[in-house]
Amino acid sequence: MADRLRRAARITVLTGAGVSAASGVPTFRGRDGLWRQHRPEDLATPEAFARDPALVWAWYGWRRERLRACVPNAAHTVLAAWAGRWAGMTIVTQNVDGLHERAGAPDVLRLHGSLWHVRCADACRTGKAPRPFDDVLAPEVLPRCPSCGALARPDVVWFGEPLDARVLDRAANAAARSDVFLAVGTSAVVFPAAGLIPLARQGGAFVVEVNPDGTAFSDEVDVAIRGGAETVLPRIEQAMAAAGPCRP
Ligand code: BJW
Ligand code: ZN
Repeated sequence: MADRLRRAARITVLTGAGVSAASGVPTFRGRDGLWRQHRPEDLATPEAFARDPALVWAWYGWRRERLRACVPNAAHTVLAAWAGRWAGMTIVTQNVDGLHERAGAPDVLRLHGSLWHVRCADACRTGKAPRPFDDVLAPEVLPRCPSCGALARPDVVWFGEPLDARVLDRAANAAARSDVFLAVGTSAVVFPAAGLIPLARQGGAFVVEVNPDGTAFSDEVDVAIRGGAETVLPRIEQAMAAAGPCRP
């Protein structure tokens, strides 16, 4: 694995909630994924927000509070170091927690948005998405758009909503052109993100999964490394360092 990476010109890493598990961020489909008896699938939808925006904001407020106490773990640190070292490395994340960026990773492709940004739930009736505005100061008061007064919503992608086409295009291009593609800490059940794995494979990439458990794509990867990202990635880094200088 370390040797494959050292020889690769283009590396793409797709990350999911498991990469932040060791930082104390709950995964979506793990045992601690429930919040007040609600499944993420029932809250992360435009319908849930339309029905009960206070409930959905309470969930995001709770997640933000938890996240404030979390720091990047060794997996984020190694990925940020690789991204700084290799111009041909792309980090594509499904995570909205911002921990890759806090570890220093440049130019992260965020497929599902950011927990730290909010935007107008009404797109200011112009059809144009306004720039994300500031953090919510008082979570018990529903945040409103400063431009038009409509409710504000988290700047994330909910089920049934399209991903940012430019971000998805860049991620798909990177996946299709990769020499090595790593899927780290994702159950690979949510599309179109999970579709990057077969896309990379079809493009000829050597595909590696890093996860303590099997996933929807385990049978289709070249190597499945069973373990936590926070231990597996530093081990790969050590093996690469032991093998000498990398391809520039
Ligand atoms: C560790 C670990 C450790 C633990 N180390 N690992 C094709 C087929 C079927 C369905 C669809 C399809 N195309 C589209 C769909 C519908 C839908 C979908 O995929 N549904 C499936 C669930 C069936 N997709 C969508 O709706 C998407 N939109 C779309 O397709 O739009 C089309 C459209 C076009 C034009 C107009 C309109 C529409 C949008 C999907 C948005 C997903 N959003 C969420 C919420 C984001 C905001 C928020 O955070 O609140 O994104 S859902 C949630 O799941 C979140 C995650 O990013 C995403 C993926 O989860 P992830 O990261 O994989 O987490 P887990 O918990 O599932 O897995 C954690 C893993 O970590 C596990 O495997 C553990 O074992 C592992 N682990 N400890 C390493 N230490
Ligand atoms: Zn507005």
